[in-house]
Amino acid sequence: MANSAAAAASAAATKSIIHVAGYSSCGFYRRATSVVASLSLLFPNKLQLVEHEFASRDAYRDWLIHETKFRDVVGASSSAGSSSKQGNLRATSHSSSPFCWLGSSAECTVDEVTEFIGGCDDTLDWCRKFVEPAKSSTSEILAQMIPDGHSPSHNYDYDLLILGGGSGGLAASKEAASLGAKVAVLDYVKPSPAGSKWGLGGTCVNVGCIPKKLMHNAALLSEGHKLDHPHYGIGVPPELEEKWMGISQDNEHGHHSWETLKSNVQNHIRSLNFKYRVDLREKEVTYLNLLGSFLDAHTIETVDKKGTKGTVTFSRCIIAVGGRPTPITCPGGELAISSDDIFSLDHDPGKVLCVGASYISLECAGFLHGIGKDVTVAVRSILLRGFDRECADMIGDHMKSMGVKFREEVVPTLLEKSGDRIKVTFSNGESDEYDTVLGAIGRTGDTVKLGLPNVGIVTNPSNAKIPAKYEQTSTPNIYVIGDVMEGCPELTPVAIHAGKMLARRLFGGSMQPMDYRNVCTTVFTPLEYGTVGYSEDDAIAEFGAENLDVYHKYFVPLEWSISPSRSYHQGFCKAIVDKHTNKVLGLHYLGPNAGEVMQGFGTAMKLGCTFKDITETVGIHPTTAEEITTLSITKESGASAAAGGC
Ligand code: FAD
Ligand code: NA7
Repeated sequence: MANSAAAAASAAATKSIIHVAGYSSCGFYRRATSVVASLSLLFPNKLQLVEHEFASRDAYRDWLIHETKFRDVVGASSSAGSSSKQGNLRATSHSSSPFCWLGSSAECTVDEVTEFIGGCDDTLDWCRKFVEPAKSSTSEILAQMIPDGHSPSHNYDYDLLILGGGSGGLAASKEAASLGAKVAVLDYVKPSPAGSKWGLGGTCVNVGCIPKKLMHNAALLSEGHKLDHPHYGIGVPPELEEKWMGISQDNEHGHHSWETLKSNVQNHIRSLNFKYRVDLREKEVTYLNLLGSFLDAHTIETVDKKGTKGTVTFSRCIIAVGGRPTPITCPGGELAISSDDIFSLDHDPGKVLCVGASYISLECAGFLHGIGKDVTVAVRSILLRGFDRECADMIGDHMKSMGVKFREEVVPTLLEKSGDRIKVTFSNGESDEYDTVLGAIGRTGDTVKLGLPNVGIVTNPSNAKIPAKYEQTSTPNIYVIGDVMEGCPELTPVAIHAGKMLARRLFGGSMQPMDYRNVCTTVFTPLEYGTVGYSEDDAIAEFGAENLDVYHKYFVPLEWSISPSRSYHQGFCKAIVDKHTNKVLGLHYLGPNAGEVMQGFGTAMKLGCTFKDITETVGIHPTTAEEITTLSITKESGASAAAGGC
């Protein structure tokens, strides 16, 4: 009854009218009607029971046998839209009590029949589906892709060629190879305008998540040294012990060696580059360190580092070339570096201006300030566009309290050399000098020289990204995953997941699409921010404030509570809940270890959890994640959101 189950799953959205026919002394009939009746009592706007009760078994059988026309229609309608003929046969041969079907009205006429459900067990199954929380996964939706002409007996060099050996490309290549495909990965790093280059693995491992998280950790350690260690008695000379007791006094940052941090981070990255190469070899994926561009829909032109050209042919191709930082275009913009350069910078960055106010800019500003640099952020409009506004503003306030400077509502209009420094003039006419200007004003798809016109693929002119449906581009044998795909969240696990699932669809017979909804993520600013689902602002825009309960709480993480230097620091959490269904629409957490806290809640959200599920989960004490399970104050109540003790 897959068809019926799908109908039940979607029934919550519209009102379902369920007809149950049977005879009054039949236990199965009574069971089916009582379950449906209870549900219709609970969900009067979504479910209606229509009983067709017969006084005796004979009267029921008589109706069942003689209403053949009716049963034919029930059978025919139940197979509509389904490839299975089973429903059809079952409906017309059904002889037991009860006999249940869906109708478009309470009338028992042939015109009103929409679908045959079955007998008692089928009806109970239907009811179970009906009350299941709406699936946030797309597992029941099939990815209907356009046939791409692939045949195992093709004469191309490879079954699958992947352009780009980053998070998505590597994952897809290994998955496809494990399914028996002959796969090659082309990966070539074009140096950044400032000349930075790196090895296999793409943005995440070389110039993204990995070095960023390590440098963020350096900042946390430094911050702990400055704000917490003295109050934990660490590093306090015996003669100063009395002075430190309970006194709010910041320790110094202590000396920080950029060279040591940078070298150790880069060594770690090189070890990962090596591991990726070994991994490809072990999985029998051919790695080609070549730059590729399309000649036609089955041929890539390759260029090696010496400029030697060649060609590779393929049956299918996945574009996984990612993106690159959008350059600052004002005069002198070439003096700025980007995230492609900062993690391998061969000198101490000194006094830094971070241009842009989103994810990457604020994370970089955070870790640079944390290791002791003088850091300013140039904000064009708001912090962290697209994230929850209340949380974004708290991150800004926290950074300001730590000493990061913000220049609000400005963009740089001129960068010029001033001795060893860069003089920056801002749109409000003010200027200042910096040792380093770091541009983080967004990322652009790396597609300009990909030869896409040769294969009829048109990119979005505003970001050079490639539109696709189920990762299939407008040219059916060419697919796209990861950062370069239009609308894809720019996150490593998203690229990896999409790559694996696409490979399974191309070579493993799967039809399961990638689910891009409810992806949890963390912004590694000094006050870390973990989030999944709707921001409060987006939820209000979509559902209306009157349909939401917003639970919130401020708390002091235990680990900060004996550091008077942190008296102005707070954690925060918030759940946005559908008032009617109790379903959690969004979760937000500001505090230590935000990524670790949010990961498990991401699974709960994927399963369509309710707020009751979360508050009925016994917390782990004493942790900060526990604060989410004890949320109880709504904004609407006006009660204080400050956490009490345990
Ligand atoms: P990429 O990893 O960018 O790989 C593309 C590869 O293709 C590159 O190696 C490139 O050199 C190669 N290539 C390009 N053109 C060609 C060509 N013509 N021929 C051959 N090879 C080519 N995500 C998170 O989940 N968590 C984080 O904490 C996080 N932090 C980040 C911090 C920073 C500073 C940045 C910049 C990104 C961060 N991201 C983070 C995002 C994450 O790095 C990306 O989402 C992810 O790397 C995208 O993977 P991808 O496979 O789409 O592309
Ligand atoms: P985002 O999220 O695209 O943000 C870009 C930021 O740069 C944002 O604050 C913009 O301000 C600002 N911006 C954009 N253009 C300019 C110009 N011309 N001048 C000054 N400021 C500008 O990019 P990120 O680099 O932070 O992150 C990209 C992804 O990489 C991110 O999703 C992570 O997953 C990894 P605005 O709000 O538009 O006024």
